Amino acid sequence: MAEAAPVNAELLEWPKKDKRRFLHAVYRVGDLDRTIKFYTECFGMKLLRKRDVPEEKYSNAFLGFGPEESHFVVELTYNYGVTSYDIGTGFGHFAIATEDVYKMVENIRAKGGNITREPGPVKGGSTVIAFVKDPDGYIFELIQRGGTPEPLCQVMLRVGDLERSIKFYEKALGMKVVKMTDKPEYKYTIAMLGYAEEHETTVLELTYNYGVTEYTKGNAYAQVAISTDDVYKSGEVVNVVTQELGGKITRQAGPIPGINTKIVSFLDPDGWKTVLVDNEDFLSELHKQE
Ligand SMILES: N[C@@H](CCC(=O)N[C@@H](CS)C(=O)NCC(=O)O)C(=O)O
Repeated sequence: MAEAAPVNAELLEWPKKDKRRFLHAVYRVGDLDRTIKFYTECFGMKLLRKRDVPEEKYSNAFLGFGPEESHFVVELTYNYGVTSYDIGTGFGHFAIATEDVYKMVENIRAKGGNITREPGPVKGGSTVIAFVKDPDGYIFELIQRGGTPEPLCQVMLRVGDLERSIKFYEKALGMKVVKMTDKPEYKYTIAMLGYAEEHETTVLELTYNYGVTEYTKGNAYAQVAISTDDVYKSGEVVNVVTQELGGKITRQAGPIPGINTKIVSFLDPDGWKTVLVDNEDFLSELHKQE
């Protein structure tokens, strides 16, 4: 029997050399205008662009704190006629960094928003946080932090095996652990993973609750998109890593029919989806719509 080909060590170095950045989080909402109003008035986000795809019966709206060329943004999806979704137990929150959480909460309350956790120091720590529920039930954590280039600063997902997840995001996606926090008194451990320090850019916050290995995914939150200079090479790496750690490729590397943007998408070992999007195609898609 022929021996299995040795895994190409150089290939596995690729994700660390690649030009990667968090582009957007994709999720479904029941009423685009309602969410746009909430995010612009309560969070101070800007509506960056909208698109309607009637042949596929959906519309998108992109919102964020700065242009998509340089900022992480949210991509809302409205499917014609679908007014509500199940968020599940695995999705945690998106986070917004602000210099004054108390002031932001006051504003959100005045606009009729739902504050689910009043501002104050995080349990077991000193950072001031608050939680707000948006009109579809997605939680936003507000985090008090001095001026930051990227206010939309976290996507928090719960995972069943933190060590396995860390290995996956390091190897398959080239991320680094920028912070680890274990809170035995509250029975959870958190790993912040990303491409730069958490004050500089968006990070993926993976939370492990002691003893909890499974969560429900619902049908509301979809994925994060991350940029790459080469979807094909990136896809090959993901393919190798999924064989070792679990997860699977859900769309092989290549152009999306009709749009031509090259992507590769895959699930991590817990079933959380990531899409890697070609850097140049992403920019030309943005500029096409101007
Ligand atoms: N069991 C929690 C663990 C994570 C957690 O507790 N995170 C902190 C923020 S880093 C929190 O939500 N603290 C609640 C508080 O301070 O009120 C979960 O799954 O959401």
